[in-house]
Amino acid sequence: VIQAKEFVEAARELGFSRYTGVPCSFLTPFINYVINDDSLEYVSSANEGDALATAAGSAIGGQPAIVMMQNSGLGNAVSPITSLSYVFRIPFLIITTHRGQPGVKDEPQHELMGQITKELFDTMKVPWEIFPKAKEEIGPALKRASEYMKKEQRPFAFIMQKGTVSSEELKKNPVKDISTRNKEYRSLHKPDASITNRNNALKRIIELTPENKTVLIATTGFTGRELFATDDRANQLYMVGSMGCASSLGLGIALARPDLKVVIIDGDGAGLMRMGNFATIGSYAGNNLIHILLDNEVHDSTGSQATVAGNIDFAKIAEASGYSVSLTGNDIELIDEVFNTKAHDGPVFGHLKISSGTMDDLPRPDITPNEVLTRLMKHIETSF
Ligand SMILES: Cc1ncc(C[n+]2csc(CCOP(=O)(O)OP(=O)(O)O)c2C)c(N)n1
Repeated sequence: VIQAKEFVEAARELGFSRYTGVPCSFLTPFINYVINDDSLEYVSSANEGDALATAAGSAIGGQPAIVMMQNSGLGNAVSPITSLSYVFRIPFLIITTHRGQPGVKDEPQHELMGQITKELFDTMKVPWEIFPKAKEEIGPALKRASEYMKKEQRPFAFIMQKGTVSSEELKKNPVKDISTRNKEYRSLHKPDASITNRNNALKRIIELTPENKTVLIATTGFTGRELFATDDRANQLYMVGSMGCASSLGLGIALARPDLKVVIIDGDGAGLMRMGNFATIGSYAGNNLIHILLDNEVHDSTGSQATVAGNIDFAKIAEASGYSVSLTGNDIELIDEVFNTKAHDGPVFGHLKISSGTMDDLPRPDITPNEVLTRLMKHIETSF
């Protein structure tokens, strides 16, 4: 048995001060220790996949991060592990518990995942070790993990067995109280607006995002491809996979780099897929995060199948999730309004109705995801 402090302080020596995840009762002492310590940051994520993407964003912003989760949540994490951290090569440390460990009595819902946890990591090409059980194992284990992450720029996992960490009392709440925040919701819908398209919206966003002060994260599908085709700048990242994770990745970058404005360009399908992250952004993001959702009411990139977006007021959801300013509109001027919002202490949301359809002969980026990331990190002067 180890003390949480022994691991956390050894990890701090290696630069880890940011944590995110979804709890497991095996992890309680560990999470409590992190939450209690004011010099460590803990983001309570809605979903393990979002937690991974936020940790990836933090690493991109120059702050290595640790994701803590129950192995039940590994299913939620498969998409960002296979199509974000693997493809772009983004390192972070995963600590997952081993519920349902074969031979150890546990609840029925953990049985199968307990049997396949190690194989699942193997299948996803994430190397793993058993979480250290004695103080003297911590340093060498962290050194191996850290060396792998530096060399391969991919995640490494520790699998924590029952009773590994001795108990730790929770002394404070990890979540910032935003109940007194001034929240503004505004509808700019016009009865006679001529609906714009994705490309015009992206062109205006490009004009309003100076390369040296902003980072743009474009969601999966046509949005990233159109942004690339319109102007392929060093401050942009195209999420080729991990649909829905643009907002959680952007949150991680925005938290690690408060000096930069992080602009997330989401889609209605992607926003719906990971709407839990609206709540995480509302509670944790500062005023350097702008979340724009281009809503064509369809999964345009896969053949224009309808989403339920026509029935949804995304800006009301953002407002109710705690964003400082939440705007909705059907005219391109909404983009300017989003960038011109007055002083506010939290994130800004802009929901713009657009038409479906894309540019003729839409190219795919001819630069690899890893090249895009390397260029972005050089541009914002960070490294893993
Ligand atoms: C997890 C996951 N599910 C499905 C897909 C396939 N896919 C790629 S883009 C896309 C549609 C995205 O829709 P939306 O966010 O509304 O953006 P639009 O295509 O309309 O620009 C889908 C379903 C995927 N890449 N990842």
